[in-house]
Amino acid sequence: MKKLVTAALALTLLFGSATGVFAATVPEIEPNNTWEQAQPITIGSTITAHGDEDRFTFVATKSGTVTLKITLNGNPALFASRVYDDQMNALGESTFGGSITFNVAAGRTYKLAHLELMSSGTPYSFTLSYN
Ligand SMILES: [Ca+2]
Repeated sequence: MKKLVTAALALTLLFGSATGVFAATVPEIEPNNTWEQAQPITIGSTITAHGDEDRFTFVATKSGTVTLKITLNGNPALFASRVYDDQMNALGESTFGGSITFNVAAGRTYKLAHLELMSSGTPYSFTLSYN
């Protein structure tokens, strides 16, 4: 009985900590194919999305370095990602997943676009996090 209680407690702790880390997983909201329709997201969250043309915006809550990590689950013919600042200067780009690391300044708005062509349809995901 004691072992069972210990296991239950361990599971509670495990799920408790997992929830804390992964709580901010959100699906994309279509339509998001133009900058006017860009979906607001936050640094620290993971977004799952069906690829076509997907645009997002986020505001840096503090200055520092942010990494965008993209995970492809399908097998698209083309997948390209690009990060811009609020003046539409490109800060970095990546093709077929991978990651982009870029500097942010507190209070500034940033933009992110993913373009996916001819995917098998399985959602891709990406995570934005401070380094
Ligand atoms: Ca879209």
